[in-house]
Amino acid sequence: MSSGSALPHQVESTAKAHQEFSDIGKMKTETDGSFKRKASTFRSFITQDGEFTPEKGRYHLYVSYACPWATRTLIVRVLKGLEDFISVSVVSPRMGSDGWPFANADPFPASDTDPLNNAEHVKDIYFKAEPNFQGRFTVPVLWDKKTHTIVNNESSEIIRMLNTEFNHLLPKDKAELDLYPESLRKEIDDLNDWVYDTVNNGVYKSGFASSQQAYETAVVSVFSSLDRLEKILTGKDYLIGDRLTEADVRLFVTIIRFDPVYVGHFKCNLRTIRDGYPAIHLWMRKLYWNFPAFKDTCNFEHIKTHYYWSHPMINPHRIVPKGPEPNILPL
Ligand SMILES: N[C@@H](CCC(=O)N[C@@H](CS)C(=O)NCC(=O)O)C(=O)O
Repeated sequence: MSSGSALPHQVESTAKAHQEFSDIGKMKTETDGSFKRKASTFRSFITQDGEFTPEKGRYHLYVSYACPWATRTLIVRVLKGLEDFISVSVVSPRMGSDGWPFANADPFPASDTDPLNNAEHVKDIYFKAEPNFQGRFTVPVLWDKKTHTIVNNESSEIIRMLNTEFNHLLPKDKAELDLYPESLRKEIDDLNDWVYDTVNNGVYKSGFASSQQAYETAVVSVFSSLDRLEKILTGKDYLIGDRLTEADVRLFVTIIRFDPVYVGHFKCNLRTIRDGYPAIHLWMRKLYWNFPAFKDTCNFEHIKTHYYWSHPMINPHRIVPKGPEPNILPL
């Protein structure tokens, strides 16, 4: 990160803040100032004929309400009616020098302790599963209570497992809800590809860029994709076909954070969703207000506190802005 035009006291406070930031070494930008996200590392699947079989009560999700990737898994867990099948622990949103803390290390409202491993931080769980683990200590984590290990820490794969692998144990209506239907897969995959690169991860590329050029490239591509999504969603309730799919879930978690966080903290400020994108705005509010799976898994306090508190290289004084008011408008 360049200290460019910073005054001496700013450099010092930024340097100190860096030491407190959990993974700044692993989060650092490329030589051109661009941000590249590292791949997830635990990639097993729950399957009926494999090591990790679908069973009621066998698995646990470690998540943060702040994290868009983790929230994908929370939304699909509720949509599929898996609340009694898969338990959940929510970490504190204040990700500090040891990474994500549980409530015993940082008792932030609506965060939990870890009932399985009594961990203080998410990193303890990674070391329990793999004592030599060298990657990032990310959420979500799908944990197997039977073999005491991490099954998978990649949200896009976890939501696919939740969509299909428990269906034989679920009531008919929940089993029949298919967020990745065969006939729409190509369309969903194609949309996911560019939405991931330029929107879900695009906002991070904008926010974590450490050169003007890298920032401008990223932010322009965020907004060209929003323009494209606005056209797709005009007159429609869902992105693909006439039904809710995982594409909606994956986009929603970024759009709901956009005005409260990404406009300010990640400098994605060419337009806001509420003032610049009427179709995306309506789509987002319909999902939020009409589906408990979207509304009940959304905690704006955790979302705003996490970003503004946990990236002191961007926001050294950790001040959390009060607006926008409200975080989401009514329908
Ligand atoms: N590819 C992962 C990304 C997960 C991820 O990056 N999570 C962030 C929170 S939003 C995290 O836990 N970061 C902690 C760190 O990097 O130390 C997924 O989609 O599951």
